[in-house]
Amino acid sequence: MAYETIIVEVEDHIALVKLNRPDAMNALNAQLMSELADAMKSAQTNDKVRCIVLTGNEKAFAAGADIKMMSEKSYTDVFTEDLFGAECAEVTNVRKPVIAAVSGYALGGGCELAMMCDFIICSDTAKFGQPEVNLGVMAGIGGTQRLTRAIGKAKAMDMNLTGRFMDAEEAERAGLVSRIVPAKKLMEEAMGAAGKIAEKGMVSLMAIKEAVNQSFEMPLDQGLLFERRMFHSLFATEDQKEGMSAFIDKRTPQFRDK
Ligand code: CO8
Repeated sequence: MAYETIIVEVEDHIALVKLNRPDAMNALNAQLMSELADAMKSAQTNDKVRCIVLTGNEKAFAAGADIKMMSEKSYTDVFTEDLFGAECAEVTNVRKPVIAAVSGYALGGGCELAMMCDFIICSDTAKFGQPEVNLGVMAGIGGTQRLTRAIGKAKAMDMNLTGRFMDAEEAERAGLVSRIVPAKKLMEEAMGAAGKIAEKGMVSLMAIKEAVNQSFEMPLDQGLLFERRMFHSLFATEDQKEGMSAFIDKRTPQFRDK
């Protein structure tokens, strides 16, 4: 599929996916979401890719769903087409690690898209928000659910009910982002983190991602059992033998994803 609204580059085992509608602050329209879903599916099946970095530009990761696209839609339209449902599922179904590198605005669907990734690294210029309330609607792809799990009820209610923006410092304090870096260093930091991840064994990486995500679905005792069984299962892999032997031999492990 030839892309027009995103740019994808694969290098050094990292797929860099850049949202590319700069004139519209990377607003998420049907074409962009469809291309993004395709890129995510391709990254999942491409053996050369071990980690994905999703980013925008300096001004905006994405300023939300495209308001111009949505403005004339009816209830029947959005319900029958299940607006963005399938595309978001492709993003969240990726089993390889996905990092969001956020600079500038991550608003509405943009904030929600960043939260679909495994973790967010942001620049000191980042601004997060769920301003859908200002448009007479509400968050629709995670802003009341993932945000609440990430930062708790008080701040999630505040963000969704007032529509105010949160800066990078507050986002880090609240636990929405894992790291803040100066804007100029954002891609270096995100690609560096992706490079570190890409060195690990894919079986461990996918098991970790699955186990952390299960923590949102399961009660603690079942989650802990799930984690323990996943841990046990990794002893069936060659990577476990290699990782532990390499530690004892004081050498760098050569993981083979087996
Ligand atoms: N949609 C469409 N166009 C946008 C959007 C958007 N979300 N955001 C910015 N743009 C466009 C502007 O219209 C403008 O275009 P033009 O030059 O043609 O007029 C261009 O981008 C630049 O924007 P501004 O001139 O407004 O730039 P400023 O620097 O003054 O302001 C802001 C930047 C603060 C980001 C401002 O543009 C803004 O508030 N944008 C809207 C933010 C917003 O409300 N986001 C939520 C959208 S709704 C949503 O995301 C719902 C998600 C769930 C959908 C799926 C449900 C199932």
